[in-house]
Amino acid sequence: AKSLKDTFAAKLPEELEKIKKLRKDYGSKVVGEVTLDQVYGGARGIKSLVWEGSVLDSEEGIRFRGKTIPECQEVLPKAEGGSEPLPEGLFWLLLTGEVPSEQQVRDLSAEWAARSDLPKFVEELIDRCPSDLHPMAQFSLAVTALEHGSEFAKAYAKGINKKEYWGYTFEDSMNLIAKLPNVASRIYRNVYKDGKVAAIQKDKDYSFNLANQLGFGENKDFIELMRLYLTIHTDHEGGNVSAHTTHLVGSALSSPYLSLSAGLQGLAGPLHGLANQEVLNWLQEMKKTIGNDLSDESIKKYLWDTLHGGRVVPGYGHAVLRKTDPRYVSQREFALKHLPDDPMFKLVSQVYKIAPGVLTEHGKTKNPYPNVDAHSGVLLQYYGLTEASYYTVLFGVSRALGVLPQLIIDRAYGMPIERPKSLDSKSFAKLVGAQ
Ligand code: FAM
Repeated sequence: AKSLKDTFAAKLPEELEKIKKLRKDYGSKVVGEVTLDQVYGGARGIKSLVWEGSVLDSEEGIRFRGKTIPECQEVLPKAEGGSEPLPEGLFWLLLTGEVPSEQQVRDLSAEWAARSDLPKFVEELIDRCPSDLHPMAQFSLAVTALEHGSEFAKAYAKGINKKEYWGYTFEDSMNLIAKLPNVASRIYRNVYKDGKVAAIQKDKDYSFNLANQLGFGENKDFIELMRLYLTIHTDHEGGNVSAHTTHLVGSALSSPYLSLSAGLQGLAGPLHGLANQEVLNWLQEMKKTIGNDLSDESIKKYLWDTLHGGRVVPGYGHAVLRKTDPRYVSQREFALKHLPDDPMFKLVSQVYKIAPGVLTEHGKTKNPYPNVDAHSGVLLQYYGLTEASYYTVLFGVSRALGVLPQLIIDRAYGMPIERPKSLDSKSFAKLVGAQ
């Protein structure tokens, strides 16, 4: 079967030609205007990034290369006996725009397993972290240290032709992704368990290996959950903090290791990826407070208490989405199939029923519906992965599979260093004609 690199290389000339023509014919067309509120409002809605892997519609949610999550679940190859898509297939789709064959996905699993070894010093580095250093800090630290093996950085230092950038970026990205289960599970086993990490099984898929290394290799349903989880957390277009940061740092020709590490540090913020940790802690607090009284009134009261405390309801709201996140829906469906009677799932379902009304009445958030993080922790805790402070690491492993394809594409397109314009408030006031 044709390899991923060859598939990408074969399509590239045609893609480059299309963009060249588009820019030649329409390069001076206006694609939007920017208001002062947008400038002060976190650049919300300003169309200023190219991101090929996915586009986010505010009503419908994410499409990966034009495909919804249910469509991806339908067409992407599965593990033998499994029913969830393999994230290897989504990585292939994001990079090339094509659905891979089963053989191509098997080959990719094998290639990642073959590249998975960590340098000794990175293992030692992780082992020397104090167990109360947040897992996300350990994670980005280890990814930064993997820079040691960057083929891109070495080739660049030698002086390579620009046309060769993407090939080295591809190799680095493949090596980096391949090593993440070893990194992520080592952190988990060190911080919460006995520090012993199982070896990668070379004939198994990526999600099996991660699940097994965490210590859940016996549980087929947990492995399936990992496949779904790693597929749906990959990519959410280019403007979110982790994707944008990876792209921005990469635009300075920093290697994929440094770029992803920066992105992970953004993912570690509570308004972004850390929300999955926040949600589980918040649900557990709620459970402690309301006990077995899951009535509408008691949930409503707890939500109002959170809001009156000047806090956000974690897992709700979104910068782009205005409806329930389809990533939430796919996890809810997984729960309905595998853990319909779990008390924490019941609590999540009750919050889903009540929170949109309360948040609407509260009247601040533009989106009162749940996002991806409102559900993931409850699925993980059901299978015994109860350590909420670890959850964002799993998000980060998946996010790597979404942002690195675009970094390869950035290099292949020859995208320039990113450098938007800033002004001081005085200059903006003058620009809008304020007195
Ligand atoms: N609970 C309470 N207030 C909320 C809220 C929520 N869940 N979501 C938004 N608001 C408030 C927000 O703080 C802001 O208040 P101020 O005017 O006082 O600053 C107001 O509503 C308008 O915000 P917005 O325009 O609706 O949202 P933003 O685009 O500024 O921010 C989020 C988007 C996701 C940061 C925001 O909804 C939030 O803080 N949600 C809770 C944290 C969360 O779940 N983050 C994870 C997002 C997820 F998809 C991811 O990145 N993994």
